Amino acid sequence: MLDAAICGKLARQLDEARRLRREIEPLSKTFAELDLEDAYRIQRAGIGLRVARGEAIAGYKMGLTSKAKREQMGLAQSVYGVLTDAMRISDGAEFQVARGIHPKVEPEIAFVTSRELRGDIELKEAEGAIASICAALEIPDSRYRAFRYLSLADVVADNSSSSYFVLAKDARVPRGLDFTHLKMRLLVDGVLKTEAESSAISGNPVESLVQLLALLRGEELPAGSLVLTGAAAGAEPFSPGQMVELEVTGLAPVSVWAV
Ligand code: OOG
Ligand code: MG
Repeated sequence: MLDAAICGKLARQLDEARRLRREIEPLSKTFAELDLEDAYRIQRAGIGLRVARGEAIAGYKMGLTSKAKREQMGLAQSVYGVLTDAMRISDGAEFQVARGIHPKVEPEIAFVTSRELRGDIELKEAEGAIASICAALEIPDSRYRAFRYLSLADVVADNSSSSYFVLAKDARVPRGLDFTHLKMRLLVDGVLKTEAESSAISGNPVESLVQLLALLRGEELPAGSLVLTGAAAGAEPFSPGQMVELEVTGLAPVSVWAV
């Protein structure tokens, strides 16, 4: 286990890399003993820096919840990151690629919770605590060189590659929706790029919420929290000039322009 001073120092290094848009080497290259627990402490310290500058916590993102993403990144376990209000891009708005280092874009489903949740919960309980659902695009970015990291601990320390996200303007109540059979179509410049079913996300995106609660180990998830459930398909490169749209059956579409 790394001591608190080192975790704080690594959090500041990652924070600076993000703000100056300068890649750094994966932390585990220097600290081979870095474990997941250290990594979540570094992640929290990094969020603490952002909150101290005035950002508000909006919720969490789950990552590596689909086979496609696990294979793309070469890692086999779900992880979470913390989302703040400053990471939000409006539906249909422009995203300046230069705000990131090497951002990508990926198709997701997002929930907002209706009540406080905590600890181990069943799928049914999680489902009952979803106030609204909407289509979402995550724009992940990595502070590591060439978007390459060596371990789960590396990516977790880097807030699980959180960078920006876009939520569809219109969210809906989940009543009557079969969470496992939503068709998700990602279009780039009007051309279908990837297609997946929502069951690609943890077998059921609601399961991502169950996993998040387990990973939070008794820490409360406040009512009104946003939860991105993880990409259903691999991330796509996102370059200036591209328009990306996500269509999901039963939900309003969401889009973003890269400039
Ligand atoms: C890790 C974060 C994974 C997802 O949706 O699976 C993620 C990464 O892509 O570097 O956001
Ligand atoms: Mg994601």
